[in-house]
Amino acid sequence: MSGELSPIDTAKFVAAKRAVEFVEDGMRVGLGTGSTAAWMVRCLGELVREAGLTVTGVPTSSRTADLARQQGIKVVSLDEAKWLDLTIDGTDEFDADLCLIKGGGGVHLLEKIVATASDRMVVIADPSKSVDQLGAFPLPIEVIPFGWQTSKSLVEELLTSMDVLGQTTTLRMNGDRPFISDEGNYIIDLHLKRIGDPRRLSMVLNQIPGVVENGLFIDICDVVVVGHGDGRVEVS
Ligand code: ABF
Repeated sequence: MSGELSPIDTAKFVAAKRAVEFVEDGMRVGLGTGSTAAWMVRCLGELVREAGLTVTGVPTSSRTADLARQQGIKVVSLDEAKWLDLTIDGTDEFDADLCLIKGGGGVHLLEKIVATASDRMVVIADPSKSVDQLGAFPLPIEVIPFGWQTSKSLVEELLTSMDVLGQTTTLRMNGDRPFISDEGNYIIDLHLKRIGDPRRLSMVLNQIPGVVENGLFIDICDVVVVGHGDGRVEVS
């Protein structure tokens, strides 16, 4: 499956291949979204087709659902599965405490629901996702379209009251229209540079009524598998 891959695809592929070793026969598995998670779905599909592993997948996006079905993985909704043994997903950033920023692909809401409903979350990444302090990657916040400008102003006021200075907030666009999430919501990206207290920020952001969910994953991820371009894999 790996063929002739670029170093970055090799890194994603070897991380994905190592991560599917956490999957055992009969497990219900949350399937993440993104290019790294897509490698994982392909590796899992190979195990299902060639090693006869029985797995039930709960996808975090319509893209992942389509890919999982193509790979021969049985797909059900989270309500059908009710609880999951494991979720494997990508990330935009992770730090030494295994806190994450996710949502660059616009699906952090479903990803957080699925990961939280899992006994274990394994994150797969290439080394570029490792950071000393979260925040260089814009933090996505999913907001309901109703009153989104008011929600955006409330987020800005909140950041100012927390002494987060120099921040900008932007509505994510898809061409000349707002980007719409799988759940029909808008995404506001917070450009913060660095996040001093991710735990507190995550909590207070979610108290704003129009905010559905932010992209900080705190105390959710259990294991990070980092793949390297030369084929090495580190598990932490
Ligand atoms: C999902 O895909 C997202 O939460 C994250 O934003 C993104 C990472 O994508 P990629 O693996 O393509 O870098 O996991």
